[in-house]
Amino acid sequence: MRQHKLALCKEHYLEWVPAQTERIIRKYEMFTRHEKVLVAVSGGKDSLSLWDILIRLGYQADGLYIGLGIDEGLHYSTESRRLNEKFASERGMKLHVVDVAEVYGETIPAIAARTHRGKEKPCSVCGLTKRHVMNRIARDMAYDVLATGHNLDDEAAVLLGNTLTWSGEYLLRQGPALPGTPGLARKVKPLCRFYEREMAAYAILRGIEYVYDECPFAAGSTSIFNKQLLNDLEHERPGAKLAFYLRFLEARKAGLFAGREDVQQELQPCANCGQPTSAPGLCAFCRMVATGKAVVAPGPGQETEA
Ligand code: Q46
Ligand code: ZN
Repeated sequence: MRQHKLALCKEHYLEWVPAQTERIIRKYEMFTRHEKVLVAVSGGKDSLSLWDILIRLGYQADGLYIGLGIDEGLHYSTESRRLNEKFASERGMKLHVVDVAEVYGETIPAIAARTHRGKEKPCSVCGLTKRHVMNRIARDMAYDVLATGHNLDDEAAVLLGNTLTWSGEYLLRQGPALPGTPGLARKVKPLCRFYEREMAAYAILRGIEYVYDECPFAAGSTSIFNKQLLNDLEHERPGAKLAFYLRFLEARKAGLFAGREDVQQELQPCANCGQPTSAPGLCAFCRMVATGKAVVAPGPGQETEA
């Protein structure tokens, strides 16, 4: 790990990663051992490693897998569900599974084709659905906090995207821990300071079987382009990616974006699902499911709340 000027053997690396995670959880006051954590697992290396680490650290952590129905070609959803279920059953861990087609009647690509007439990628529909389902399960099953496996590469790529467009409100809300509000679960990212390759090394050394392939719709995304830019920078300047992210957090804490904090949208409960929404009547998700009207939601490279 050039950025830390540190090289570890397998045994010490597998101790170092959970110890660092514990430090991050405490530093950003994410949760305690008395709280129930819901880990959103995709079947990828980051989320499964996060779940594994939290259990090793003695936290109460259950998993949530959302079946998106993205199965053309690679059988991405079928394979990721299989690996999540295998991971949970081998370790005796509790996994909630929400299959979007079973619960809402259509797969993500089908909803996207209906709402966008198949012209665009389904990422906006997918993002909106995942945020809705994660929040619903956290609320209905009384979890205190929702944890996702975003790593430093993910966070730095989102940060670069939001900086290039000076998206002040997204910058204000990007961080390792987002406090809960009435009806919206607290959200945390305990892996936000680990490089992607560090998480890949952890998963491999722990013998975690994970989906290697990305979702087929991720190809060509802005987020992947931004990751490549940052990887080039990191190659020339080891540690640049981590510094970019950490200095941003310091600047945010120092109030660089504080001017926007008082701009609070009025939220009210959705008439159908009860989740907070700024629109009168139905929330964007319920509107989408009910009528197929176009929704505006971010793709994989942006951060926002439902
Ligand atoms: S899963 Fe969904 Fe991502 Fe696939 S359809 Fe797009 S948003 S790329 S994180
Ligand atoms: Zn709703």
